[in-house]
Amino acid sequence: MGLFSKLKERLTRTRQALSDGISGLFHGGRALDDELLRELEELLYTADLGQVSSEVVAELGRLHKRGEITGEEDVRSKLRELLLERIDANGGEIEFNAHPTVILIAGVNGSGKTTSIAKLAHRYQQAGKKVVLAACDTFRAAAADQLEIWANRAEVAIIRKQEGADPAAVAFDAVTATLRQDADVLIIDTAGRLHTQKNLMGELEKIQRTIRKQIPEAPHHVWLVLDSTNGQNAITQAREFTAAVNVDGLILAKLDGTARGGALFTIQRALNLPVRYIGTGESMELLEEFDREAFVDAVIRE
Ligand SMILES: Nc1nc2c(ncn2[C@@H]2O[C@H](COP(=O)(O)OP(=O)(O)O)[C@@H](O)[C@H]2O)c(=O)[nH]1
Ligand SMILES: [Mg+2]
Repeated sequence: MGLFSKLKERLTRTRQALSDGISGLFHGGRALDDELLRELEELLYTADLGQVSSEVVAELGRLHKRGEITGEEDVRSKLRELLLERIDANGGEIEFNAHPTVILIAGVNGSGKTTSIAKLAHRYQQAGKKVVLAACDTFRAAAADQLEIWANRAEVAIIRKQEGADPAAVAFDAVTATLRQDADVLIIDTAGRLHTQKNLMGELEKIQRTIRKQIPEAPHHVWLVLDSTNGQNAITQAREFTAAVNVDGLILAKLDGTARGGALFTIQRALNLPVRYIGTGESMELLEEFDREAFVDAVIRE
């Protein structure tokens, strides 16, 4: 199966809402007119494209009035172009310029952090990199166990301590181990909830300070994992994190489980951050390097 069809399949629900939705609008050879454009805007809103919906439909309306677009095929290809323009071009895979590269993963509970870390570990390990994981979510009893199961499956090392241990101390030991083992990548899992939000942000800052005692330029990346099915809520939560730590990329998890995958547009734009990877399922292989053309094609190409 080609890359395009695989992604198409993983994003079926959003694809049905958008691509099949567009086919539906033009069903029976219906002509492009203002009413059809109004329905298209509604369809885009329903798929969570928010403000982007009105913007692109207004542009399609202008082009239609000038006679530059007429039928379904024109609408699809112009829509594709307009949507692509609205996605940050700096997303996708990173370059591993630092050795080791330290990646801090943040996000609220249940957003998909630990699963995404397992997927990243698998991905990098498969690419021939030596990976170490740090279980800094010491707040919940099961958190380190869950990460350890994934680490074993992905065949990568893990540094953990007992429940309630100081997360910064775990991070410190993980950096030491990474340097001693001459590993390529250290990925740090963190808690998504503490007694208060203020504690949580303070803890993230403390983890960062601790890492820097051994590697001054670390963490090289801070990625926020967001649950794509949360739409506007994900944006609100993300803002609290971006205020506390220097986030440089997003991982949008659970894009397979929603018909509202258009949230990707609104989220990356509202936060002004590129999407690095998307999560398209629960297993270790289901993480895709974000490619904006592949994404737009998967959801709107016929
Ligand atoms: N369908 C789907 N489920 C996911 C994805 N990523 C994570 N999950 C599920 O979301 C739930 C919470 O994930 P977890 O990694 O424990 O979140 P954390 O609390 O942020 O560490 C689990 O049931 C995961 O299997 C994804 O890309 N697709
Ligand atoms: Mg977790």
